[in-house]
Amino acid sequence: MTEDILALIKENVVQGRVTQDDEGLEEEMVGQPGVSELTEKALAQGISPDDIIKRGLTKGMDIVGQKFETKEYYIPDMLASAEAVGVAMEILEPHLAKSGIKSKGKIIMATVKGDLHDIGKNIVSILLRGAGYTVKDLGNDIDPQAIVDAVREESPQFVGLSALLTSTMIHMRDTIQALAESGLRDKVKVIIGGAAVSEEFAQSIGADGYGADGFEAIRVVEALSVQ
Ligand code: B12
Repeated sequence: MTEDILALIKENVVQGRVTQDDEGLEEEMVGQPGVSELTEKALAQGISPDDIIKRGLTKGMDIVGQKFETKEYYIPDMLASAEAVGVAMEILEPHLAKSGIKSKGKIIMATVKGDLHDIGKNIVSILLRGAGYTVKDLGNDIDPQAIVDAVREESPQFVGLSALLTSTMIHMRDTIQALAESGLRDKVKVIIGGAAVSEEFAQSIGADGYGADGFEAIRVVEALSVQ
């Protein structure tokens, strides 16, 4: 039962179907539940938001990525899938965020300069909020100086940087350098993530941590908090 609904969520992400009114790739799908209805249904059945994200939504986006690589999908297809994941995350957010708990710390999140990919960053932000952190999300395509300014204004304990393009990951290093030049590097721990980067890259640019997904992001932040 759980597997069935998660498989349907994955499939509908691949089809880019937000609601039951959407056609998807096969017209006969109109009338069948889309990602939003399936996400509501999964929650009603007691499936955890973690499972919906990991085994439904993210698995679907993995397939979309493969289809883009093999040129079966183009940008509008990716956007439709991205929208479906975004709508599902809006439905899941209240179930992830714990209310009335004292903040464990403040994190500034940003996708780096030149990079418009924000789905992963948004998921990480929501999960960190759910884990009890205050997250200030600066958005995507964020210049190193804007991140420095935000650190100065907000005094966070962490900065989380996301990059999905090999051409933009270098701006993570630039951001760390800009923080150092502004005398703020010692005040924050910088963690990075996104499909373009790795643990090795994190070490090479002097970041404090790397997370492969949102759940690892929480673990890394918790580990750095006790240091
Ligand atoms: C959706 C998508 C798009 C959408 C983005 C919509 C949006 N609002 O984000 C659109 C259509 C706009 C797009 C555009 C482009 N894209 Co694109 N896109 C993708 C795709 C299919 C999925 C990305 C995604 O959302 N994944 C799902 C999320 C959940 O995963 P994630 O981002 O990796 O995040 C997770 C982890 O990485 C981690 N994480 C992420 N951030 C952070 C941060 C921290 C601090 C931590 C700890 C963890 C963490 O946790 C997240 C949750 O698990 C990928 C393929 C892929 N498989 O990655 C290509 C991909 C990233 N795109 C690619 C390309 C080439 C482009 C374009 C250049 C295409 C073009 N010719 O115009 C443009 C660039 C636009 C720009 N300037 O940024 C390439 C990049 C290749 C490369 N090596 O650089 C990819 C890999 C596709 C491919 N195989 O060719 N894209």
